[in-house]
Amino acid sequence: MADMTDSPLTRDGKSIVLAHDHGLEHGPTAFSAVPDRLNPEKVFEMATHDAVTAFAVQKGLAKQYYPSYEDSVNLLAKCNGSSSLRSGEPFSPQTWSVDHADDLGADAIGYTVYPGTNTEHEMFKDFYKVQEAAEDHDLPVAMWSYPRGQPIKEHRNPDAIAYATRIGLELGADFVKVKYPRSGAAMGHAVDAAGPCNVLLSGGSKSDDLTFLSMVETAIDAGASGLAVGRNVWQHEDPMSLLDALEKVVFEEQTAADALGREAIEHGSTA
Ligand code: FBP
Repeated sequence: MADMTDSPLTRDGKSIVLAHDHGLEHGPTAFSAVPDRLNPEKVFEMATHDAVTAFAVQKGLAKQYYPSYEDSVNLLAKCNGSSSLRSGEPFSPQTWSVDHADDLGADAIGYTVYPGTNTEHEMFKDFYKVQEAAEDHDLPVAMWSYPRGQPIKEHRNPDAIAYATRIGLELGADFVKVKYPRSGAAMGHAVDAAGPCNVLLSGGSKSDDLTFLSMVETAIDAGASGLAVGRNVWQHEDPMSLLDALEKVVFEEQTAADALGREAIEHGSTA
């Protein structure tokens, strides 16, 4: 695992990855409430905010838009993905090669695995090739580690999330991105299980600012190295102001309430 201290993906050892692979993963309905953001350029602009250490997109968006942003945005090439049109257990096939991502200027590689599904073995096999190719290119790898499938009764269960971060460590990821396991204690356990692999919180569906930032604050306090967030930023009516607040919580260790200039809330769980 590479030392991430001087990586362009981190600032003072922390990361805010803006994720924008939802056009593939969720489809255009993800933009219904913010129709102007169906235009990827609008979201590329958000990625130029100082708080954003990397921008995660699929090949097509990287190919079409990244040449205009390569001086202001670090590219995290999301190298597999699937649509929400298919039925059955989740499976995420590889969509482009590490060589090609490197040619397009990638600073890091992102790859989803769904531990617990009946095709876990195939995704693990694909992941090892991607991880080793990335290492050959000196590119760090962020694993989206999402336990799913029939044996997983509750995918944000603390044991499932600790298992998910551990899988990131075991399979050689530099970053492992997981859903929030509903408490700071459970997040701390998941961070411990990951050893030196950096744990990133996954943003989740859009919630109100204080609830979302309180979850981020709790995760950072528990040892998370940052987050990879999509909808809570680009579905926001004022994404740049939300990124300002996120920057304060992640990099300046302010509380969520202080970052928003509001009263604190007790943080339980969010979607
Ligand atoms: P969000 O912050 O919007 O949840 O984005 C993070 C992410 O991992 C995306 O990269 C991905 O498209 C999405 O969540 C997948 O979430 P799910 O599997 O729950 O649909």
